[in-house]
Formats: sequence, C-alpha cells, structure tokens
Amino acid sequence: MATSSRWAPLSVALFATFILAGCSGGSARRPAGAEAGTVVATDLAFQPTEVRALLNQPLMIRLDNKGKLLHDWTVEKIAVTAVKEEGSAAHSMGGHGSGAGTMMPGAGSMPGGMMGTGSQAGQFALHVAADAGQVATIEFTPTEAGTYVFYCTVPGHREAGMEGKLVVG
Ligand SMILES: [Cu+2]
Repeated sequence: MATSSRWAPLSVALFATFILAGCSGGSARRPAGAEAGTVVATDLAFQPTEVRALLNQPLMIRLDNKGKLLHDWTVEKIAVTAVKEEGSAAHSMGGHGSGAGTMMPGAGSMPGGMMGTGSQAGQFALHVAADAGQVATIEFTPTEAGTYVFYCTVPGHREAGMEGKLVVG
C-alpha cells in the first residue's frame, strides 16, 4: 500500500471565525531594495494608520482584509505613476457627492452585491478593495512629497475610524 500523504487544504474560512482580535505588533517586513507594506483592515480600523513611502520609489501596499465586511484603501489625490492593482474586489462605492456627505453611522448591512463597473474607481488616484478575508495589492510610485489621507470609501467606515495617513518623503 502506498502511503498517501495528504495535506489538509488551508481553510481561509477559519479566518472569518474570530476576527476582532487585538492587533499585536505586526512588524512590516521590508525586503531590501523594494518597499512593501501590509495594511490590515478589520471591521472599522486600519492597522497601521500611518504608511510611509519614499519619493519616486515604487511601493506595494498589501491590503489584508481580516474583517467580515468589504473594505478598501483609497487615496483621493496624490501624484503617482506606475499604478498596478491586483486582486481588487469590484464594488459599488457609496454615493460620492461633493464634499463629505452625510454618513449614517451604523447604517444597516450593505452586502454590496452589486458589481461595479469599476469606472468609479477612476475618480481616485489610488483605490484597492478587498472582500472579507481576501487580500488585494496595489503598487504605485509617488512623485510628490507630502502627507496624504487614505481611507475606506465604504459608507460610514471612514467616519468610524477607517482612515490614516500616507507620508511620502
Ligand atoms: Cu471599510
């Protein structure tokens, strides 16, 4: 009889079971020569809330959604080149009127079942979305030093605290 060694497939679903764990110090790994960072999204928080990028150096952000809701990582305006998204979830972004509209805190569940055409993403300089339990990445090269705000565009999330800053310099 042959030995049948079988690896249990990794169940991503395990992640969904227990989520609101406290964030212990996640050390951002930084391979020499390339800037990369992971931003963990949980239900209504980003970790870390400050991301640093080097001017004119490519940076890859890995959005790791450990929440039960869809989240995104968005920078409205920033001078960038060489933007590449991977694995970004399609989603409809809540009505982006002019300025900060009225956000309803704790608004009902929005499953976001509608698949956006993606055209709306064009209004943001940087936008990457990850479904619950998924990871998506975005790579870009900032071309202007400064401090920029990133946030989650899902209605109510920014208000609840899903924002942070991107420092380029
Ligand atoms: Cu969110």
